[in-house]
Amino acid sequence: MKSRRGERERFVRIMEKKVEERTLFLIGIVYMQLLAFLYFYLNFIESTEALNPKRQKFFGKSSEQVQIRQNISEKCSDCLPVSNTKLKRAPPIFQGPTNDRQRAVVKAFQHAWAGYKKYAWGHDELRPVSQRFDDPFELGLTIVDSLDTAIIMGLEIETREGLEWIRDSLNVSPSRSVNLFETTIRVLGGLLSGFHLTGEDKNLPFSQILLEKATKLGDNLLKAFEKSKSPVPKSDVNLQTGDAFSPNRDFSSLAEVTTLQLEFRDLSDLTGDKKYEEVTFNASKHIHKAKCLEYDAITLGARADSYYEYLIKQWLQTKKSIDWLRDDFIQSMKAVKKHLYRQSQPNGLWFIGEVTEYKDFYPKMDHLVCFLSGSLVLSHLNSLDENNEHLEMAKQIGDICHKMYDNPTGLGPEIMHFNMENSSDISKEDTYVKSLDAHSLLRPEAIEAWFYLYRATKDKKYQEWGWSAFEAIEKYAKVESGGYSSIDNVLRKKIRRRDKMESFFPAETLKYLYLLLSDDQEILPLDRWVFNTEAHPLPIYN
Ligand code: DMJ
Repeated sequence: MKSRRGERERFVRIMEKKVEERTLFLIGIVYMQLLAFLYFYLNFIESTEALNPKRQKFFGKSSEQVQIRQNISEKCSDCLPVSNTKLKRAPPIFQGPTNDRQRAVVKAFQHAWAGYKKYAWGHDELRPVSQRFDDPFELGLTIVDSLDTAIIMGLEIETREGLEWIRDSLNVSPSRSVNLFETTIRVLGGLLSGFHLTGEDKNLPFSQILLEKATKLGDNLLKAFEKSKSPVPKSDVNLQTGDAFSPNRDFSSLAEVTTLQLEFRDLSDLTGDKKYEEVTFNASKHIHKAKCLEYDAITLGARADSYYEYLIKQWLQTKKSIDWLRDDFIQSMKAVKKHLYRQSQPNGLWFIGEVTEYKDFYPKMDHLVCFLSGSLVLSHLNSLDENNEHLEMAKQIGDICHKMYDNPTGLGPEIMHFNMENSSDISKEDTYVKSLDAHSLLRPEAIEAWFYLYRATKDKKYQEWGWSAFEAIEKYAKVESGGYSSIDNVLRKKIRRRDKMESFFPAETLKYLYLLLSDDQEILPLDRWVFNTEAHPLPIYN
């Protein structure tokens, strides 16, 4: 009896164990199937999102993801032999927009890009009204100039489209004479910042192509120096033949020859070839040593502006190691304050005017001059601003640039004039815009000023001003079929379009708007990045 019961119990135990094993086996199979399903589902979602723009979410992917993707999905067939480059710094991560205003700016960028893609792809600039294009450079200007804005906004599809065009179609040696300064700040600057923001690794195919094309373009542009008898380059150069000349009475303007150094120094740093930095910096040194004996006019507007900007920005880029750049900046700002910084009548609005070749003060301020706020803020943030004078001046410039937008359309005109006549009549206007100066190219400088001021002060009014300017752009400059257009007269609500979307509109104006409206003011921090004059971020040396 006893052994029989024992046998039965053993039999039951064996059966139980078998059932247990089978159950575990079945659970295992179901689990594996679930995993396989999840894997294929996620891959499917990802590939359809990448192919279908409508499915792309506003919350873009980080540049790190872009970098990972290019790494796995591209074959580097003709890679340069590269040394084992170590990343100098971790590439920044861009999360995409985090609030509705930023999302609206991203949408505007996509509208600009879509119009350009439809009617002008591969050409320099879109003419949105006639749905045609302009080609003054033959360098796909809008793509290269706007690439880093797409990256910063987290737009993976536009980023990829831009990178693929640069890889497959950008010829940096067209038989074309181009302006050295414009090509450097927009195209060389765009390629370099693209390199930095897509991973900064010469072993990654896209990064490598960006650097390769930047280097070839740098070589072509340097011919403008070779053809000059002095350290000051010719203003124009043929990118294929190397012929260089200065069409305007053999003059190169101050801004043209001193707004190349951030870009060429960065190129030297990346390639290890010092020539780019040395040749261009010789021009800066030459200006530094020269005595200003004769002058046409003194202005911080067109043809001079970014000379001042690059004094402080070069000083920052080189980790504050070249004292004379800092000293020249401080001295220039003292002179600006003494000779150009004035108050209008009757309300005492501060502005930056000009001095004519006859040494008269001329109460006129270009929209371009609004950039100066940014340079003064940088001076303040880097302890060059005793008594907060620079910050105060930066704020006054920010205010007067806001006043420029106080008109029926809410867009900024090209130039504003000021009343200087003493009068007790307080109903008299301090400012006026001449009809010839009333057009708007949708320039960035006022928004750039508010971006820097917001970073320095955290005063929300700057975000509000930027947002109002954006709303005006949407209302008056947006072309339904795609793109945005410069407009003829900001003083009239009944606008006439100029049929031109400047490359700096998506590249610079929308970038500064996006950054100004960001909840996260730590993106591209100003102690680690310096924005070139076309808003392309380049790293400050480690
Ligand atoms: C841009 O190309 C740059 O900002 C340059 O420094 C000045 N002009 C345009 C924008 O206004």
